[in-house]
Amino acid sequence: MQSSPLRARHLIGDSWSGDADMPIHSPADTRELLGYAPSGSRADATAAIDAAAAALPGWMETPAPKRGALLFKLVRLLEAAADDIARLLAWEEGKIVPEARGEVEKAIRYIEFAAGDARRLQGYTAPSELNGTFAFTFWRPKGVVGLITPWNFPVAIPLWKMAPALVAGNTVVLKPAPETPLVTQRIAELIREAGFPPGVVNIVYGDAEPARAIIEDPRVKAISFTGSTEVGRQVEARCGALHKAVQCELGGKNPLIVLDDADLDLAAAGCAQGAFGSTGQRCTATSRAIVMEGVADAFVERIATLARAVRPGHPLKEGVTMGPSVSARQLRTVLEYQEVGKEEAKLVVGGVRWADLPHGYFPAPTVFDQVSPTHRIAREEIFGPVLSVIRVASVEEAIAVANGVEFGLTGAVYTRDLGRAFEVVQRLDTGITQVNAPTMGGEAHFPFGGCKATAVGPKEMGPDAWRFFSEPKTVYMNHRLAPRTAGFY
Ligand code: UN1
Repeated sequence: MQSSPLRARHLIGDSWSGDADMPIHSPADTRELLGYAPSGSRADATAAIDAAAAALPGWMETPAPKRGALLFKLVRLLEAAADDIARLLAWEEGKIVPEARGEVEKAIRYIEFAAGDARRLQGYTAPSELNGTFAFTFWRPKGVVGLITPWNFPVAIPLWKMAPALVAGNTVVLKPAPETPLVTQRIAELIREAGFPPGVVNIVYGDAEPARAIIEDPRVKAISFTGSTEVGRQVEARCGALHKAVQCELGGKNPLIVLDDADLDLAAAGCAQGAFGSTGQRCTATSRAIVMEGVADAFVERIATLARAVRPGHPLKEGVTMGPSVSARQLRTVLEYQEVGKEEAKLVVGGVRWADLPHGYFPAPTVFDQVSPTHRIAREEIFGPVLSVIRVASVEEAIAVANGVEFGLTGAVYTRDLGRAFEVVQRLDTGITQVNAPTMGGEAHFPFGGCKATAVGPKEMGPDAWRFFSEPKTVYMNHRLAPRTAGFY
């Protein structure tokens, strides 16, 4: 794809820096060297925060529609480069090209939507009860904000966090995941080309050290984090102690409920897409199929057929339908859960490493049946192509099982009965519920996020995303210069 290895460098102010000495290999074939990236230190993060703080006054004063115009410019640049970015994303992260193209498309649509907010960012006014007083609100940016993002959506997630932050007038320090720096670098180059002033967007590669430095620095006023529940808990705790605004999007154990009147072909196809798509590496993946007993055998037969039809392979190859896990560590986790599943439940398909592709991190698509809601494979996030089928006797039991885990991101219900569909929609403890559609995905102009241990803080995306990055100010303007006569408590 490219003749010489790519190089990621930190973007700090208007310069590229850092020794790119960490090799990045394709997870589909570890013999393929893609490039090198730096591993940032505390000092790199601090330099990025210095640059963001220096750029803040000028960016805050830039009229919001001008800020939005730069984001529209970025949309055009991303559209022109979308196919190239998708291929690099597929190669580095491992998702197949159509999935990667979908991710890039989603990022573009989201920036476009957020850029339009530049002409809104609305406060409000209401009649004051005070004499000679005009009262209103408006929004100020929080200041420098820190974005810490995962490897599974290395294009979409940084951009969907960054766009509302920038529109609202904040400057940004991004610390993307160490697994996928090269595609981030491509985005960084387009951000520069779009003409954002130096220091408005800064990027530091690396792992926990620069992330900690960003969280700890008192000049960083808000943290938006997407990643594991385990790390998210630490981020939340630290931000709480520091009185820092925090938004976390964490794990999922998303249920797909199949009622006994469901279109079983549709349900199985949606379930396969949710369970095996993106190699199960999305927080919205379907990891539990909760199926009414009367249709369970027929459903398991269908999902097993679809699991067997998955074609794992190099994500850049035509005809491949599933890429690898992102890393050796991630593969190890999936293989461990396959073993746990074999102890706990009945293996239907998979349960092993994919033998034909020994140079990549490929787990076999896996289905377990007769899973109990108390089993580990029914409760813990695996982040791999492993589906647990749980059989239930009633709609009531399906809802109870679906809600009986610590997570609450998304859920799906398959039924032809409108009344039962609404019953599940209203009672599922999830931030998103799909009816007769897979658990994944979300549109730019609707809020995205979960409840319970899945999330803390306001939701991402949707019309209010910029508010997390803003502070409301209420103004009482005594325009007659008269003493107040009543009503001020
Ligand atoms: C999607 O399902 O399209 O980390 C998006 C994740 C989520 C994004 C999922 N925050 O997988």
